[in-house]
Amino acid sequence: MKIGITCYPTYGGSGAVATELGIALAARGHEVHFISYEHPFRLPHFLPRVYFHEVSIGNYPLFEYPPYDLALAVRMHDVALAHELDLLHVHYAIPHATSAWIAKEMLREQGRALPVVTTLHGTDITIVGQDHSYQAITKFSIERSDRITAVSQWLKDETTRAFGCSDCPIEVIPNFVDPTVFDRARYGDALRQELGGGRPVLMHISNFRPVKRVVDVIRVFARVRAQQPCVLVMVGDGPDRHAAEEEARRLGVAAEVRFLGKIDTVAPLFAAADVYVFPSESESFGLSALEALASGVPVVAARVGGVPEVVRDGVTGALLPLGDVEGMAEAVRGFLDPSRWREASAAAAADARARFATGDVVAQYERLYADAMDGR
Ligand code: GMT
Repeated sequence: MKIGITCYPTYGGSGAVATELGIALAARGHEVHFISYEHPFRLPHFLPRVYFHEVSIGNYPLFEYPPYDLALAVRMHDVALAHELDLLHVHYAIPHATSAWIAKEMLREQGRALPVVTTLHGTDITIVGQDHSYQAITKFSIERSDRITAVSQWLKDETTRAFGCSDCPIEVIPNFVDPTVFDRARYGDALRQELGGGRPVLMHISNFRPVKRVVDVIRVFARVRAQQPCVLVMVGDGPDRHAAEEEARRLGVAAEVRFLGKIDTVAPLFAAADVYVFPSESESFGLSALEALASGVPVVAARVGGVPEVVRDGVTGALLPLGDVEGMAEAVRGFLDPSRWREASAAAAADARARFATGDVVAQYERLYADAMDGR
């Protein structure tokens, strides 16, 4: 198949999933065309059968807000024609599903069909999509997609509730992880030693947006640190980094907290961690939690959104009420017991492979594409 993929190219789960999906599809023999304003951050520069088409936004002094959605629709239309795309798969509804619908309508006028698959990732439904400025167009664009997928059952239910969609059957296709990349056995102990100097390593990776509650990560760490030596590694950057750094200073643990900033290749870091701390106030799925599990790292998280579909409470991690930093600290301490850790680490890696391996999930997308192309 010849598949167009549009996503946000910068840091974020939806862009990571879309890019990994494109790479996996190309490895299975499909031709993949990424269409976005920047080179996706997880895309190596050259891969067979993978192409990148940059959307350039024509500017004019009149435009206080240059219309990216329209430039994207035109690029989708042009790429679909030039490369005879069979299908367009857009990740994150706003504005991608709307641009895809415009491109599809333009092509229809020219006697060409272009099935559109939209994957909902989370904040496109839970936050942005419910903002009054976007709600009607989000509902419209989702309903006009040929196929709609959501990354968790929770997100599917939330979409139906929020939009009252009667005419939008949603299929749940979960996010996935490459078990050969997120594999603890592949990386030695050197990085863990470097980061922790022999002490247990707690880790958090995100875009440090308010929804991630990075200050809670610091509070959990400070409570664990009060009982036993350990370090915390914070990976990523974003609006709440300063607040997290301040909290570490205020709680007297700044010397044991390392902020590494944004890092593209995170698999070796996960493999150097002992426990992953994930206290987000909302997550439709929690891709980084899955990557931690696959790397044999138990996850201590807030019981929100689709996280319980990923982390098995008491088996591969622990789920606590939102904001319960004391409970999360106690759960982290529990996993730092060596025999408990070994058991949970093995269960985490096995469960991630059994339920979320790339090959199985990509095959679900291939079936969905075939159905969409057949008009089924
Ligand atoms: O979390 C974010 O703000 C980024 C967002 C995105 O679209 O990149 O993440 C969402 O999609 C990820 C991939 O499907 C999910 O793993 C995240 O749980 C989801 N984030 C939220 O629901 C807050």
